[in-house]
Amino acid sequence: IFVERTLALVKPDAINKADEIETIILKHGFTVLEKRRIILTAEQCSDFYSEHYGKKFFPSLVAFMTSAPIVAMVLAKENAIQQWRDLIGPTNSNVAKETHPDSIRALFGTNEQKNAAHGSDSAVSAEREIRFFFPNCVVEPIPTGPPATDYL
Ligand code: YYY
Ligand code: MG
Repeated sequence: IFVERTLALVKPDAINKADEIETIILKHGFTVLEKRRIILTAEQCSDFYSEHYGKKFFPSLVAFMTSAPIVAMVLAKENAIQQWRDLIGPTNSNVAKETHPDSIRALFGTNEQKNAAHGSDSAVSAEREIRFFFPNCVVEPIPTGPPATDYL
């Protein structure tokens, strides 16, 4: 069993709910290892979302994501990447409200763009996205088990 790390963002539409969302995160057993509140530039945001470059929604996604501060967090938990994706729910908040009413995107989002939160979608994405916001953060999984006692 491995503790995994993932990147969470509270997006501009939910920035005033960031504390409430962090409370939900903690209630679900995640540890918040790192946290930053920042306003992305268009260049930074385009880099972060480069996989979507050229798509129809890309310009408005960048405009939205740079419109107000965001909160970036590194979350740790067993199976954190999938656990956080499950907790935020489907991409489109309108769908989330129908199918996953307790999810963060259902509770705090509005539509397919204003969806309150981001979560890394894979181990490769998590490593890239954690480094993007926290260049000094360790991203390797930490094995769980009894605490080391030899140096205590
Ligand atoms: O990973 P996830 O955030 O659930 O969805 P993606 O398909 O990676 O899209 C990233 C981001 O882009 C999504 O959270 C909202 C926005 N978006 C959009 O504005 N319009 C779409 N039709 C699809 C996605
Ligand atoms: Mg995605």
